[in-house]
Amino acid sequence: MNIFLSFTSLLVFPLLSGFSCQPSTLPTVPPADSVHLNQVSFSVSGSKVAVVEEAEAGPFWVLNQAGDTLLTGTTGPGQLWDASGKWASRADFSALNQAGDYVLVLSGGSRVPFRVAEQPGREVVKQLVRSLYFQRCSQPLDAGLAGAWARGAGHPDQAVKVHPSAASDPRPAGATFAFPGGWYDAGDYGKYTGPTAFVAWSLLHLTELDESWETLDLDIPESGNELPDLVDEALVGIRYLLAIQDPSGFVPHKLTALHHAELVMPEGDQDERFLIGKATSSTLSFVACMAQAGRVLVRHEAQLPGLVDECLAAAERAWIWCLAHPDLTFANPADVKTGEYKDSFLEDEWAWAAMERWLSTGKREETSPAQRLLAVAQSRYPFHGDASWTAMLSMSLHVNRLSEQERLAWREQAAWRAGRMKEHSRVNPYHSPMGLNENDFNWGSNSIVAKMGLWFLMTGRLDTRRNFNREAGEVGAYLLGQNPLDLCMITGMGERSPMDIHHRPSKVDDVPEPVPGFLVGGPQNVVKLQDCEAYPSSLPALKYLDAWCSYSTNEVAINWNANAFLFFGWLDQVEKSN
Ligand code: 9MR
Ligand code: 9MR
Repeated sequence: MNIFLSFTSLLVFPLLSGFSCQPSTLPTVPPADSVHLNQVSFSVSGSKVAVVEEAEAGPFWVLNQAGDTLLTGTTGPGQLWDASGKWASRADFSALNQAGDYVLVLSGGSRVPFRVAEQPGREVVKQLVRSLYFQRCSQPLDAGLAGAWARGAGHPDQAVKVHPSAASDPRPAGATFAFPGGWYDAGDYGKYTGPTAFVAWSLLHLTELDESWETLDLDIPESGNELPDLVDEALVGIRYLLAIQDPSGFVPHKLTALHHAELVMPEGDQDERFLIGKATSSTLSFVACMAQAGRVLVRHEAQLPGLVDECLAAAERAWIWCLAHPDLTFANPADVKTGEYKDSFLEDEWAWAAMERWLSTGKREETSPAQRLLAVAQSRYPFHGDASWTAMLSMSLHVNRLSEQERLAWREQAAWRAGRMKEHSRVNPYHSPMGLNENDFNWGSNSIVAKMGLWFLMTGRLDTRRNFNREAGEVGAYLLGQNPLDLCMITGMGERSPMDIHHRPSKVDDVPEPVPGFLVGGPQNVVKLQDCEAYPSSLPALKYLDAWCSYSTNEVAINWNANAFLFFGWLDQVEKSN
């Protein structure tokens, strides 16, 4: 965090009492420290840390609003993080365990306000989920709910043309169909099947994690009806996906124009849109999503007559299609230039689909889903894709379904990786597990951070003897400001958050602030792209630009948001039970 209050009076630090009332009239201004900490709110039970860059080790004080010193400490020895190229030390004030507003005072002269609250995660989850409302396709956003970001309905999608790559007998190339609804993927206006399935799954996962999420009020048009808001939002994706499934079983890979839209509002984009592509990966994601919906929505069957059976039947049709087309990978046809979501490793999607199908229906192939998933986890680094660890999250809510042997093997696997992440995180002052794999600072690195946090938390569920909650807490703090960019990575939250995101409506509308609640992609130096002309740094944790041109670091995407709300949802769960 940049120092927004730097008080010269702190030169008289030893005379602590009463200094907060002194006017800052002393002539010498000490160099301000560069302090990075959670800009939103620490939780009462969680860890509380500020990272101070390139400062001498020294004392720190935590004061309440009245200026009383509640806690003192010393910043630890400096550590270098090679990802940011800077030395920094940590001020740890986790002992503070009362909700309230406080000020951290450093010996270098900085005063940094911060907040501690009972369950701050719920508001973070709410904002992250609510961004989906702003991404709804074919639906106007009313001022009452969308505020300054109200807009007309974009893309009615009443006459979507079948591209030859998605053609089937019942849906021949060139024929048109109505496929309204669903969510825009990101800063573009495409609707992509894999991310949509993952997002709908994530929303329902929170309600499966704990019923208390069913009372989360999202301020969406459906709020107040008989269903939980999270379910209402999930249905936006689920109904759209059910509609686009081909009668033969596959689910088209995406619905987009042939090129990314110009810089226009959704309602201003007149490009013709197509149903594009057949692929095993997206169809398997659909299987997982629908199978899970067929389990989780049982609780709401009275309000949703027939839907559970419809989801399970759709999942089974898609599964059978996948068995007959086990490795059909997608590549953009020559005339299509929109996002590819190319995936050539499919075993994680297979494991996810098999897991959800088994948990919901008891049906399985010869190899048990838990073993299948274990094989993926043992052979692959899990954080650069979206499929295998989602299966683990579901599995971890149903450990009693595993055999004793599977349970033990999973415990070991989860704890082994969490242990490595923890060890790695200790060598940098941010206690970030990022960089464990050299490609962690990849496109969407912030979502990789969130997945790592989820792994920490999930390990505690699979192996109740262990607990990585502190490590997970620091991962949360990283996303909210405890990072070398000094940025809360979610739009509209914290003291300093991205303003010029790669998101067409945010860029084109007249509102200076971007649409709120989006996790930006984050720093990355893996994907080589010439989007902006120059970046301020090429170091992995710093190669980021808060500028429209930077779609490789400053775009937003619904699946990244889902990673984040899953993580903050799980974190809130452990923090509230502490
Ligand atoms: O806006 C597009 C974004 O959603 C994609 O993630 C990105 C990479 O596929 O592409 C963006 O569109 C750019 C296009 O690829 C090249 N011309 C400039 C476009 C952005 O203004
Ligand atoms: O998240 C995707 C990233 O892994 C790819 O490297 C990148 C380029 O193909 O595309 C990203 O996904 C974008 C998608 O293609 C189009 N909508 C925006 C997505 C987020 O940038």
